[in-house]
Amino acid sequence: MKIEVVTLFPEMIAGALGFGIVGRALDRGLLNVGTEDPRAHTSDVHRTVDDRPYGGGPGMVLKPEPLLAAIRAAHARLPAGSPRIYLSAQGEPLGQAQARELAGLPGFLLVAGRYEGLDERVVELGIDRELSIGDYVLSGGELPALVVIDTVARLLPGALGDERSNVEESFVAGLLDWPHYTRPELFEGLAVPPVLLSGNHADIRRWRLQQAIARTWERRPDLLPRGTKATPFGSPQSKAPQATFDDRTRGALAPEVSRLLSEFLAARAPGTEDRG
Ligand code: 4GX
Repeated sequence: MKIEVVTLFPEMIAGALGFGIVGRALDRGLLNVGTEDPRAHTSDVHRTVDDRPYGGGPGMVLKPEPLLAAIRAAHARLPAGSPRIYLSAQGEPLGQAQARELAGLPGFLLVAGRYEGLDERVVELGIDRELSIGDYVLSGGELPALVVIDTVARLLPGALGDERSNVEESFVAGLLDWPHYTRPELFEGLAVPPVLLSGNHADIRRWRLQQAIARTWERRPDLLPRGTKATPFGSPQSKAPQATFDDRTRGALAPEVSRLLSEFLAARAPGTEDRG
């Protein structure tokens, strides 16, 4: 996988990639990251990369000529067909599905903007796709570019080594992660849940999935399948047994997760709360 980053701060990219899983993916040659600085494509004595916005207003805009030249130089080092991606808050939200899609490509280019943004004609001429890492305002696209590189790198075959496999990873199952514990068994008066010491791997797996389901329901219900509701099976208000969540989206979950989610929702059904 080859990634190019167009940035006015190439040290920010190089300096952040040498560690952990991404650092090892680079060492193993699974990943190669290059940078291109638009300032190298200026010809004036001040090496000017920005200018005042037409129409007035505060802030500066990235000049089109050096930026498009940098995009073209970096794109020429990538496999044919590599998409040119601009990181901006106006982009398509980056999720695990987008990361998987990018991880399946031979290469892609990331454009990290600074100032108020880039000249819209560069977007028209030199950008194929726009991605956002979330609904907040950053001072540049370098951190978003690093986020994209990190999440893609760990999906490359061989990147995780002996560590926890991506198959078991949070979000791959479409759920939040379960809680983790290590030694000591009792820490500042808090015990490790006994099931994790039981040696019963079926029980442990069930407990972990139940924890993941409960946490997702509490913290991120938007991640659960559309139509997820706490409704008991075959509740009397309906002749047909009531689906606990939208059957069309049930397939998004593994069968084991689907069954445990149904159990969780049945136990949470209105009127069945434990009132102690
Ligand atoms: N997810 N930024 C882009 C430059 C910029 C400024 C104004 C367009 C208009 C961001 C995000 C993000 C900060 C990257 C501003 N571009 N990128 N940069 N959130 O906030 O991806």
